[in-house]
Amino acid sequence: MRVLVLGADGYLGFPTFAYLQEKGHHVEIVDNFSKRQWEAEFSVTPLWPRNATDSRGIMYCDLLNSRRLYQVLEEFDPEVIIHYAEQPSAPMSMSGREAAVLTQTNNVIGTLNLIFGIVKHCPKAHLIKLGTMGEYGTPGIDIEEGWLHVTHRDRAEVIPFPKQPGSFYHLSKVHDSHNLLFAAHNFGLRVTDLNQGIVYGVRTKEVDALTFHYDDIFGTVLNRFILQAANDLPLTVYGEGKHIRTFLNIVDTLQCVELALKNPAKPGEFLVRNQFTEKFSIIDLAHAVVDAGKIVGKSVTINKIPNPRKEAPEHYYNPTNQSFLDLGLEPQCLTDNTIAEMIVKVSQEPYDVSIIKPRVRWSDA
Ligand code: USQ
Repeated sequence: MRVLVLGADGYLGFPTFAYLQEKGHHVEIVDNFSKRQWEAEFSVTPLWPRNATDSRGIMYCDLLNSRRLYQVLEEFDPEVIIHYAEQPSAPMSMSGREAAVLTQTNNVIGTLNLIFGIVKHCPKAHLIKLGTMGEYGTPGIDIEEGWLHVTHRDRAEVIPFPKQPGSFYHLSKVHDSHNLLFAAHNFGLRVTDLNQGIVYGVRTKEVDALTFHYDDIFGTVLNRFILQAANDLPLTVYGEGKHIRTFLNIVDTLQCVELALKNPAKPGEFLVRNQFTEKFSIIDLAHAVVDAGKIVGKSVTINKIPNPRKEAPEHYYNPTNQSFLDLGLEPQCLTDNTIAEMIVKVSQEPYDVSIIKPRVRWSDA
């Protein structure tokens, strides 16, 4: 199929390109390279900064520049569009007014421009949009896949699952979801919204060294813990770490995206799939890293620090990922050996200790 990957310069975009190309798809890749600029603004450099990416031709395209975007859509005429081209960091979005505005402008308006571009140039294309499990927050009821069956007084209805996210970044994805739901119904677009959990991993089959962030802005929690364990630094558990989140290996991200591609939304349908394989509390995750450290001779310690975010310290959490299991997802679950392998790979790389401590506090305006 002709697949267009938007945001191919990022942690997920490039391996998605490499994976789908290997599967025989005709994949075109674009990006506006803004993440490199944001990294510079926060003085952070990932490990293996785009070793693989720079040797491939990523076309320049900014979703805020609708003329350029529409030129790409018209020329390539994609059958599938995979949309990762968003500002992905909750801490960045909470670092002040400018960053919050940038995040929501970039993400919400970019996606809105894309919606109109699809209507005009490739209305049959299937849009696979990366959302986040964080859209749901941590409600006291089971988390369904996008929809909730409710009975109110004497009437029943299926409504979008209530969203209670915890940052301006996560909110941008909620706004996207609402716009996409409306666009699917109004214009007959085919949209799959992937509510993804926290991704970890250093490599995929096709890409040996991913752009691996361990900093306080773009680094996800397990990747941060792995870098810390590799370098004899205590694991930075926020609060008591009893809050629970969903996780998946990046190789399962690729598996899920391929399953979504093979099982598209119908015209006019807004299909929501929860994309994760496991859930852990942060403290259990930290203990798993401590245990894995022992395999490779590391004596890893845990440092509980005041949580810079506003998050429920303890809560009910029961999301489902049944839709991907039904499609045949075979989760690669987290094992001590997986963690140990990552620790070894990461421990060979130079790192910057000054970008580990969290700099952004949710309560600061
Ligand atoms: N945390 C720690 N210690 C750290 C870093 C984080 O305890 O050193 C905790 C935080 O309190 C938080 C949890 O780990 O509750 C997850 O933090 P994270 O930075 O790994 O993930 P998050 O900010 O939620 O965002 C990441 C990606 C984002 C994606 C999201 C999926 O950056 O793009 O949408 O994971 S989800 O969390 O399911 O919304």
